[in-house]
Amino acid sequence: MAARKARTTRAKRVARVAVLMGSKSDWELMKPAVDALEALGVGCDVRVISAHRTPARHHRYVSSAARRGIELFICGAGFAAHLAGVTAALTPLPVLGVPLDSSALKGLDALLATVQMPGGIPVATFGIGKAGAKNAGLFAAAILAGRDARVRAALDAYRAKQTEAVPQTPF
Ligand code: RP5
Repeated sequence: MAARKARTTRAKRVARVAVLMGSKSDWELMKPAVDALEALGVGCDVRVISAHRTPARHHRYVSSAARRGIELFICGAGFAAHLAGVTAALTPLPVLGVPLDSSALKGLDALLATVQMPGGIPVATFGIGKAGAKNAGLFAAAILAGRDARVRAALDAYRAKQTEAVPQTPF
């Protein structure tokens, strides 16, 4: 039986990007990734999945994702952030990691845990927190734009609008 296509919880598009976060408490920090994808017309499936607290859910979700049409992952986690690395170990799809500033170390712990992957299983790591999440969403769209002219056009329009919004002077 064909696997059901994943659907985003918000925009009801068929999901191409899985946005995973280690805790419900990560949502405000990860929302910019979802906002960026939705603004560009890219459907995403947003899930709370922890490499530590829900290892079976994690394994099940990631190993079946490609069959449901997921093309890449964005993983955000704080503290000793293993979510992106373990996700990358479970799938050949690209994994973008977002270290989150949810701990007393303000995300430096998560940054090092996410970026310092030993050779063999890569995780493309972004900046700490909301800016990193937003850029991960834009970068995911840029990857999809290479094979999807509609996403490419949306990304071009997004950039043009952003440029247009920058004032000539600060006052
Ligand atoms: C990490 O632990 C999560 O990604 C989150 O950033 C952090 C704290 O989680 P909670 O204790 O708030 O659920 O795994």
